[in-house]
Amino acid sequence: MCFFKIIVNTATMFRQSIWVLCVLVISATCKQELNNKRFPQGFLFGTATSAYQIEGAWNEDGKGESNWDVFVHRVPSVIKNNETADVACDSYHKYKDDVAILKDMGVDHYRFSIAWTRVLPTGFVNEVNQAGVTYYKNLIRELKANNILPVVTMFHYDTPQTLENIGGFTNELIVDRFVEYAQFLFETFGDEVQYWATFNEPKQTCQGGYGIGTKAPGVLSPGIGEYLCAHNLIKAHAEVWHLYDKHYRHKQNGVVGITMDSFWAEPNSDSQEDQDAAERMRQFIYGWYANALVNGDYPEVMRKVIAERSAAQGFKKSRLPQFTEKQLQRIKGAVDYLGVNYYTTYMVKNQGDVPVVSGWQEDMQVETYQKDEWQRSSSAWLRVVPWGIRKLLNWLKTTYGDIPIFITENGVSDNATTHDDQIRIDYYQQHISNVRDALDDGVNVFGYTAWSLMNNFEWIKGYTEGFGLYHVDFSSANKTRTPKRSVEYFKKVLRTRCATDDCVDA
Ligand code: PNW
Repeated sequence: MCFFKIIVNTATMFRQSIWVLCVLVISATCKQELNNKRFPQGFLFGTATSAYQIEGAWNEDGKGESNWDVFVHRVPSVIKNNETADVACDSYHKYKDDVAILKDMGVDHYRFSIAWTRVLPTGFVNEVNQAGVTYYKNLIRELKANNILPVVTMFHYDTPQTLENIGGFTNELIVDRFVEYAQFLFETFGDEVQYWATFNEPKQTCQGGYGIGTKAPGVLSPGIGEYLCAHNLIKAHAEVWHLYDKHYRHKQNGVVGITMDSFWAEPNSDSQEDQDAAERMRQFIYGWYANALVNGDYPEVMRKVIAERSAAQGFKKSRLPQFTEKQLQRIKGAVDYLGVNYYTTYMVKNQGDVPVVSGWQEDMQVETYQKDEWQRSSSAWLRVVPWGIRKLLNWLKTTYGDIPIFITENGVSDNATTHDDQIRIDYYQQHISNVRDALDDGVNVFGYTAWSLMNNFEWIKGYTEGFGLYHVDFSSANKTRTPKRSVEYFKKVLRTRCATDDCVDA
């Protein structure tokens, strides 16, 4: 469709040589026809943020220290330009402004996270910070008064430092502490919240935090710490789900899910080795958590590969911990929906030479790259590959059955200074279109969440990459939010319930 329009227009306007060039350029970026069907009634469109990235007020009103507070203060140079999120978007003081722009956009839901140490400063339930509770009560009340559903993440990377001091997620003690925290959240906010996610991107927490050390607490323990972290985190999630299922679901009528990071892994060739490598990567990234919770254990390929490599490396037992029979029964099926954060796609080759290092990354035994023709963003790891989200959604259906899927993040970065974000308009349009295609394919996806409402603290990249629909002037005392051009596009989607200008009823 797109291709033909270009041929006709350009043929009448340009000389032959320019014509050929145009077709080449446009056809590279304009491969797919957009889906103009409306989304079904009840499909949720919203935006997301997380506590540490936007709230600021890191030590105000009784908040306790988190591992991120300590991580950025201890060695400032770990963050680009030595930045911190001490103030960030100052949403602790400006939550009404945030809700006002959400309302203006017309979102169905807003996904935010609760900072554990703002409500329980020591991490334990022995001490409750009333000011923190009031903050989230106010935020939730303000959202509901404006007809916006709160979607609440319990944990978006910010572990109480008291618990981090004794190993954080590598110490099994955290399982019960997390369950107590969750129970406190259900008791305190559960009547007003129907969508819960226990964890955001556990791979980032575990592999980033305790494997390669690029996220707080910055521990380097590849192949050991990262697997131990995941083990405890999965148990914590499952126990929270059971707690809700048994004691809260009947009166609070909500759902408890978990959100995983997910690349689409596209095989580099038709060879069996590359096909297997791509599937192995999907299992190592998404299946690490999803297979455990849906089917009751780590993916078979992970268990096999890590056991073999551990043995070859001289370990007595696999570096991948084993669940007990009892634990296997507790984790199987302990999830109401699967959250998906999709940003980009990688091409995957089998890795021939087995590396000596025994980390998660090396255990996966893949080589990855992104194609030159895929449009770049301001994040080195993120190129624009809209068809990847459709393939991923279809893979989730094939792999995990009809369990409901919630797209809890999808987005692209700019340089954090611009308001002219054509890249984001195109990105959202093409991804939303592909999500609509996935619905046509029969995938059980019930919501789409744009990351992010506004530019914010992008972890070790500080304020140099902006994922927001809104620009934030971090140099202004007021942290002024102004809409980028993409806001108009997103508003239109929210109004018309489809990706294009010519929506049709399905
Ligand atoms: C997610 N990667 O993290 C997080 O949930 C957000 O807090 C974050 O701001 C957003 O995506 C944008 O980065 C990711 O390197 C961080 O592949 C890094 C990667 C993926 C997701």
